[in-house]
Amino acid sequence: MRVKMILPALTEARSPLFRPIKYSLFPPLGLATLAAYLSTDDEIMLQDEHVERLDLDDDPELVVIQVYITNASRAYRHADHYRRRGAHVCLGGLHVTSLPDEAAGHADTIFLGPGEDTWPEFLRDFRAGRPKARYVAPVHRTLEGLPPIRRDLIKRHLYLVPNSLVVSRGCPHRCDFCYKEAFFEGGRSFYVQKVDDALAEIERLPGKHLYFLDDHLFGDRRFASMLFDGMKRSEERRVGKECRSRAKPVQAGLRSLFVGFENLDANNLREHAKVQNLGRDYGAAIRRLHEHGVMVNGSFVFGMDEDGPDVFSKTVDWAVGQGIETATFHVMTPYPSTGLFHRIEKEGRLKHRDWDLYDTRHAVFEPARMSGEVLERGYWRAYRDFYSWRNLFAGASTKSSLAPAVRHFAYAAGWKKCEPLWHLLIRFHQVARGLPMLERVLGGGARMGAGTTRRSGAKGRENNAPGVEPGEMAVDRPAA
Ligand code: B12
Repeated sequence: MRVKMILPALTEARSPLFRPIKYSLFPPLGLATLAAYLSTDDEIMLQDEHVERLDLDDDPELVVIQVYITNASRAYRHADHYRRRGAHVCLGGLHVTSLPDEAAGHADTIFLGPGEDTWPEFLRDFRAGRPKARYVAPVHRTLEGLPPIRRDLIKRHLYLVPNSLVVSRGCPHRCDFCYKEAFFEGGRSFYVQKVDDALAEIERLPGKHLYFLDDHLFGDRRFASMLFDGMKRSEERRVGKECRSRAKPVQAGLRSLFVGFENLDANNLREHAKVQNLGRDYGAAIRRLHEHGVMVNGSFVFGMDEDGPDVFSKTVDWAVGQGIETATFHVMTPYPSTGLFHRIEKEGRLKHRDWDLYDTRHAVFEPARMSGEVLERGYWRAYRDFYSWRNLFAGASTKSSLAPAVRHFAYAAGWKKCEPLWHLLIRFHQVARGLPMLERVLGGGARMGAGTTRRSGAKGRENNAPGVEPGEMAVDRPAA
């Protein structure tokens, strides 16, 4: 069977003039996961429009497209194109699950929720000549028996972090702005792989740098603990010496963590049911991570109901003062089917449903305590201010000694001040050349020699930072 799998580019990633590095970081793991259920006899072409030009002039029998909110219009165009050519078109992913009827107009089959159970069922039906129009993820969900993800289909050289992986699905929390509730509706909304399977996947990855993309890697404490034990053992085998750090993720090589602080105002957090961040001492958590040599990528959302026009400078000053190495800012965005969307819509504050603009850079709703224009301008200003030379120096100088200060400066400046260089590397398909530099910077604070895994959702006290809600994790490990 000829199968075409497509991740269409997000609208905001399409500018021909400038390609932010953010869109060349991670390969399409969802599609590579689904590809693993196909037969080795099938002819599969997997294309990611973020990093390559799509070949739309072929004649596959089966087309699989992953739909996010801001690539939905492109996804539907590609779907219509292939349906006209006689292919059977399947659409799935977050946006399809949140608005199935919209997607159904462009597909032969749509999938709601995670695909590990429904996709193999569809393949059986399709091969038997009786595919259904809609598959809904069943109540009982599992990652057990998951076939190894088809990494051979991923063009590794086109990504800065080809070694990204996901060993769980979902998250144990219920924040009202998150897709999770709708995506996992009716069944388990947080579950993990078997530890041995996750460790086997890690062993299969070449190179030094791992990047966990799980929403909440530390959500199952037992799983996380066993995973880090396994990683630590393999680290120590390779390095040939024992790691003395008391923090398990650090023993396993943790070097950088994405933390969803979201907002500094407790009323905002309460309003959005982000209760797990309430009453936490963010400063203490950050200090503890820094003491262990772990860099922090803080994520902040602007435009919640308690936010006034001073929220931007307050947040930036706080983040710089805490020595947070990198920050991501977002304009609050009510994604369809979330609790937040229903509330904003009921209050008559939704401005439009142009999904292309639901990219967390545009105010698609009327904020409570400022205008949409002020919110958008403040968002861009926050980026400019946080990454100004002055603040890069100020942030780095919060560090207690020279080595972490230099690492802070190199890492933050490397992401934001080198954007034109990243753009050139992306343009000439040389982005992988940036990896050794990234690994060197991440390894700079290493206590175990080398190695980097990034991206886990972390929460907890004993081994991790106390009480923050991180979402990504980079870990260093020595080259095999
Ligand atoms: C990597 C990533 C990105 C990449 C996306 C490209 C890529 N390479 O995948 C980049 C960096 C571009 C990105 C950008 C953004 N992201 Co993002 N991202 C992720 C992340 C961390 C991992 C995705 C992944 O690999 N998951 C693992 C695989 C196995 O799962 P999956 O991709 O969902 O695929 C499964 C199902 O969806 C389903 N499926 C998917 N497609 C299909 C198709 C068919 C036919 C079938 C049967 C099944 C199916 O089956 C797969 C297996 O279960 C997720 C968090 C997460 N852990 O999922 C957030 C996540 C998707 N991102 C999120 C956000 C908020 C953003 C941003 C808005 C952030 C920002 N302010 O810029 C932007 C823009 C997104 C947008 N405009 O819609 C949110 C929601 C995104 C959304 N809008 O839909 C998520 C869920 C994180 C979160 N919990 O908040 N992101």
